[in-house]
Amino acid sequence: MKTLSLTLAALLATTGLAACDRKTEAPATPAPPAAAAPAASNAMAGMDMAPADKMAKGLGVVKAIDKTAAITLDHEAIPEAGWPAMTMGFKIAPALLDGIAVGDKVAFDLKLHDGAGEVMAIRKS
Ligand SMILES: [Cu+2]
Repeated sequence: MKTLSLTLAALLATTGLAACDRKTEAPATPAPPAAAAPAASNAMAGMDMAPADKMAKGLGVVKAIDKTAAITLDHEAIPEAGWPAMTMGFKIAPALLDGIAVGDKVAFDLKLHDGAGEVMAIRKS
């Protein structure tokens, strides 16, 4: 059973980080370390402790839309999540995608959970 729980922990860590790590493309302007570091360590601790979900706001540009429940955003830094600016995918309820198109500049609200985000509200900015 020890193997199973280790595998589960590794899976949780991987899925939590995958959304952010996979598509990070070395942005030309790195986020200030002072802003990114503390929030990032909170996120790491959060993965072990399963804290309550956290809300955050972001700004970005829509890069891709999957009408079934996903949106890819080139977002600005999100200090609440400890994220620098990057392009990444988010879960989103399909109804929220009405009127949103690739190329739109948007402002959005995120629910953060285990290092991944779900868009709870989005509007053109
Ligand atoms: Cu991100």
